[in-house]
Amino acid sequence: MKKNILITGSNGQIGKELTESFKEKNNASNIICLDLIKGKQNHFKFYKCNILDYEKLNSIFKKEKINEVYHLAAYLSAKAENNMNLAWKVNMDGLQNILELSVKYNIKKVFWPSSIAVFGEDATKTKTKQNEKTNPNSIYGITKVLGERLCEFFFKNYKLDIRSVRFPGLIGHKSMPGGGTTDYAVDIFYSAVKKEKFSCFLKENTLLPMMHMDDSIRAIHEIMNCESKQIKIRTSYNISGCSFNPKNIFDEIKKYINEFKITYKPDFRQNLAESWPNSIDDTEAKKDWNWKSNYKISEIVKSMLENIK
Ligand code: NAD
Ligand code: AKB
Repeated sequence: MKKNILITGSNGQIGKELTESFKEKNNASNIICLDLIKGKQNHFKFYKCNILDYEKLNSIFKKEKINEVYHLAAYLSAKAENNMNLAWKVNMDGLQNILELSVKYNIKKVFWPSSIAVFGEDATKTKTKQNEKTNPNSIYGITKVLGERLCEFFFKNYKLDIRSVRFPGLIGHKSMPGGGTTDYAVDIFYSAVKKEKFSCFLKENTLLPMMHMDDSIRAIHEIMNCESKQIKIRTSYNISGCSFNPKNIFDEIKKYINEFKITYKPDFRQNLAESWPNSIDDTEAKKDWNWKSNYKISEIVKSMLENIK
């Protein structure tokens, strides 16, 4: 029987690619999209709905007989810093609405992404471990730490099968990022192909964990498709792709577009980036559900330039 899958935040950077990835899986499921803004995924049913509107969400769960949920609606780090109150509501109350309704309607599995932003200045920067201190500096990071705890609470107390990974900065060509600190690593490619000088809002040596979108979509499917007993961590798993700084990615792009130029004008996002890890240790994800990333920086750059052109 076909599953009825609800994807919230379906018009976002991950949402657009995740919905399409289900289509590529031979329409094995009914996809129901939900967002504030309708995307171009006309082949899927869409609900314009605020994640804070519990009654409307309730009616969607009921009407669509939802079996599985991918909850992506959120405010990312930079956007959250600029609108703290709304970010708090969307990231916390929105998640709580989804968790409560998932229990009420006996949802089989829920996916919710956390972030490397759970780590703060006092965490070890290199190969940051799964159980490193999580004292984030940003309001976004705080909502992610509390979100992880809330997920674990629902797992322990209501047996809700919720699964999560801590994504690093995501880079893909099919959708644009929605207000994060790692957005520069997507934006840079659009300037490069237009041969425009790129103004980078982070310093050239700001090393951050990153991941190709193909790897991240695969991570979502892999963690959701494994046996429940394999999932030993019910807060969120560290997962790692590769690490680079703006100068590294600029140098890699220059191998293809020699005339490309960059300037560095760090803004408030620099502080967020500096509070995050340089690289991530993902031993537990490898051990528990065989996680392995496929893309290094050279492959990310090649794939982005080929596809954007
Ligand atoms: P995005 O900003 O691109 O998309 C979020 C979507 O949520 C948008 O389409 C927006 O319209 C929608 N939304 C916002 N407020 C809403 C509301 N009140 N009701 C309904 N919809 C609402 O974000 P994304 O990059 O796709 O991220 C999805 C999730 O993954 C978030 O939880 C984010 O923290 C997490 N994540 C993303 C990255 C990344 O690099 N993209 C990294 C780590 C974690
Ligand atoms: C952001 O920069 O806010 C996101 C993230 C790492 O959570 N890309």
